[in-house]
Amino acid sequence: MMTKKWTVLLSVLVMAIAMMQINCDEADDAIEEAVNALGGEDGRICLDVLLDTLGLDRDELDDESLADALEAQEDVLGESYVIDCEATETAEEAVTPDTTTEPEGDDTPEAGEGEVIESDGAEQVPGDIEEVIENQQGEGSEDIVILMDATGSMGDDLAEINDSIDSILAKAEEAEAKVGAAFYKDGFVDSPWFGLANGGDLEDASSASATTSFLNSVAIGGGGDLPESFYDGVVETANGINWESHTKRMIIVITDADALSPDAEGNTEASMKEVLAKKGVTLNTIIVGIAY
Ligand SMILES: [Ca+2]
Ligand SMILES: [Ca+2]
Repeated sequence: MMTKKWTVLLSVLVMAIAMMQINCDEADDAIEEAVNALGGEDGRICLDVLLDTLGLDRDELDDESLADALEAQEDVLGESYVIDCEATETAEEAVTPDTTTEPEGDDTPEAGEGEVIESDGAEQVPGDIEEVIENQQGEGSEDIVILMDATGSMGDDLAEINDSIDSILAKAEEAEAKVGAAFYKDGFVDSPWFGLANGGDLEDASSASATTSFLNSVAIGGGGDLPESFYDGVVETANGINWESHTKRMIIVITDADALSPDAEGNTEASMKEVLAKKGVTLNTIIVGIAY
């Protein structure tokens, strides 16, 4: 009797394991299909497609569980990269200026139309920053501030920026720019959630030691849930920088995440754009593929 009972139990167990295996294989197949269908030639796959396929809820994920999910799918994803397409959509809205708000003071330029660049991964980021600087270059001197998302998944991106900082600054020097830097995290969970280099004073791109050492000292981490304090971070930067240029002021945000809205300090897309228009700041955003 015992033997028979154990045999039955064992068969049930074997079947259960086999079914789990089938489910895993099905999930892998589905992801592979999604990668092939949506990744296309450039290998780009939207985060939501991956999460749907895995049965994961965006609202329940944090940095760690997302990192685990991506790591578990490493083989299936292959050379493809995962990007938060919602973040790109948010950024595309954000870089269109508010034209109904007047710049404060006669010396303040008008906020212009910024651009959004999607970056495959960390290695592309320095080149993409240089591309924004080149594309946005106007007449006369300009102010360029790098605003870094400093939450958990941005460590590899910041490392690449720091490795290539001389090249980025050389590009800024070509544009006769003054430079500055800041970081943001998630105002609901992180302390500090924001930091500004050099007390908000800009430096010549040719001798930007405070900016360089600030970016080297940013402590990556935190973030909690997926969206971060993009709107608060931009507002704090636009208000905190001692802008100098009368012709072109710009912020370049580097992030892989969507914006919290309303943000911890209550900012939304509209309130952020109003501050940008008053300060005459053009917003640009680089949305980088999610990797750790
Ligand atoms: Ca968050
Ligand atoms: Ca990253």
